[in-house]
Amino acid sequence: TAGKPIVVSTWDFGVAANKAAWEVLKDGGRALDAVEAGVKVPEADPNNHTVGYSGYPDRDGRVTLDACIMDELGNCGAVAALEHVTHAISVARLVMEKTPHVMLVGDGALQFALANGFQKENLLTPEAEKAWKEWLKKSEYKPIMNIENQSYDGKGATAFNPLMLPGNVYNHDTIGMVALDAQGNLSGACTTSGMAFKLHGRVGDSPIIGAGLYVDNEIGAATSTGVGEEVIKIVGSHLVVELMRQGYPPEAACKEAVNRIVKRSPQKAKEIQVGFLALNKKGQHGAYCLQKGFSYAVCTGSTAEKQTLINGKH
Ligand code: SD4
Repeated sequence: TAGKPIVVSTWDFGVAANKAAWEVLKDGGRALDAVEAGVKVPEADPNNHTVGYSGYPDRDGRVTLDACIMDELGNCGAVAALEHVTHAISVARLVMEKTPHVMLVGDGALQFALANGFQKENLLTPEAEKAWKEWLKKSEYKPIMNIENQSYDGKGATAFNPLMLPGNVYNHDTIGMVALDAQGNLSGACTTSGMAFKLHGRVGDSPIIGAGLYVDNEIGAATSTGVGEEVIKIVGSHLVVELMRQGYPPEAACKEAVNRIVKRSPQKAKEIQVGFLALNKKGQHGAYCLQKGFSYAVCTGSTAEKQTLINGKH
């Protein structure tokens, strides 16, 4: 409903991101500006190894970022496999606003960013480099279930597994954020360093409009986190929005999308995490995930300081 802004985002680090988004929303700002400002927080956070600066690199040791953004008019912009720029989301927004295109990738995305005033940076921090070198010893790219105990007690060699279930040692992942502003308009943003130690050139769901993010200002918005390959196969976020169009409440829409993944590959669904988060035009939100451990943060006027962290049902 117009007049009541709300912002929701994935994982516990969504709380800090929502706070920055709220600074825009509380003054009647545009949802698009809010989601960009919001996701820039984890992008710049050196302690977050799944988004932006200090993200874990690919298996060649290169940090490559994926991001996309979508506004209330259905405009969208994306970058994939972007190196050397912390704020991939801002580059994605510029692709949307300054080019006739939707997506730029790799070196082309970097050239575009540099031409628009972004500085070339080194995103690989010593800590992320160390994790990569540790991973290289075994070079395993496969999921490990139920590693909570190993990771929480600090003995986490398995912490370097790229497909490990979120909610375990990292308990944070790709940030997907969707917001409704005081004008009743929706926008969304999604940004990630992708799966740690992926093949060079691998692109997940996060920068793909319809997969990692979708916004339809008449209906609602959705975003996803987890193993992007499975999300791409069902065009997950678009599916969630279309289900809301059919009358599904946000959580039920997310659940149905998760069910599609299970139906398509029941065995794989037991080994990986995928979570969807949705917000409808009325400001109702909901999430659903394959495995326990996925949380999302909700920020409204009354909760800007003390936000709710909701465990996604599974
Ligand atoms: C990807 N969906 O690159 C992202 C990463 C992620 O939990 O969210 N991992 O596939």
